[in-house]
Amino acid sequence: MTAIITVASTGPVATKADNPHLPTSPEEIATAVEQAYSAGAAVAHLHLRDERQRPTADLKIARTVMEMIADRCPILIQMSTGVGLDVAFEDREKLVDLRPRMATLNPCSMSFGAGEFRNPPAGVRRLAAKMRDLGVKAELEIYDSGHLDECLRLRDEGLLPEPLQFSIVLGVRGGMAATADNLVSTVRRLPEGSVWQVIAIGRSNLELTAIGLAMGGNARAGLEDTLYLRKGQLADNLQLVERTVTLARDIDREPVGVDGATRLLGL
Ligand code: KMH
Ligand code: ZN
Repeated sequence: MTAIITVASTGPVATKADNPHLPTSPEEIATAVEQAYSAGAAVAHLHLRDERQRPTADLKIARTVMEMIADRCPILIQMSTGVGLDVAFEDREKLVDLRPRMATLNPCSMSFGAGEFRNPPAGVRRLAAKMRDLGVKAELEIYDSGHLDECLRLRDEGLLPEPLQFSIVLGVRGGMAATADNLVSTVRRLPEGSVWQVIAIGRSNLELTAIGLAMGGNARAGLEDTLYLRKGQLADNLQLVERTVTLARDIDREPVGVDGATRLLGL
């Protein structure tokens, strides 16, 4: 059996003060993505930063990063429409106009650490319809059990082409805790034929990524989800991707290339 490995190099939260290996400039992000591709990643989940490292939905920066990556490797781009907690939903949704192959769709508003993650029902429907019309595949981010129900409503409203593609996010304060029980109970409820991966935030990243792979899910690796290789040892993106590729291979889940991922994701 195969596995799709996604690199999430940057995310919306950490800065270079937390981990000096965090790529934040277009050049740094493109380099991290190219290295991850060479190590076996087929998808790049992208967050952009401005010159002060703040999360941004600036279309010029996004276009630059997409073009720099495309010049270097054919990895599939999955643009984050989550962007960052301080960026307005109305700005975040414009990123799909750049027509990345995929983009995240966060179905519900929620507490997110000490902040708020705003995803209002009308905006989510407007964004889902735009993604459907532009042919940008939605990756559905499930932080809590009710988020799955909301995604099924969106599907029933005709807003989500199949196969549905889920990220089960574990360990965000305000969402499900990072436990195997939460993962198993969520996977059991996914519709037949869904594609899914675990996004395990923080210190349970390795165990839950391993459990997800062992259960037949895909995997995500990178500094968006954990800053450490192990306790006290800061990671870089390449180390995290290489570790995930090794983990997958050790349990006979050969990472697929871009063509394989395109097929499995129904792109
Ligand atoms: N870092 C994730 C838990 C998205 O990319 O759409 C939240 C996030 C969502 O960044
Ligand atoms: Zn993200």
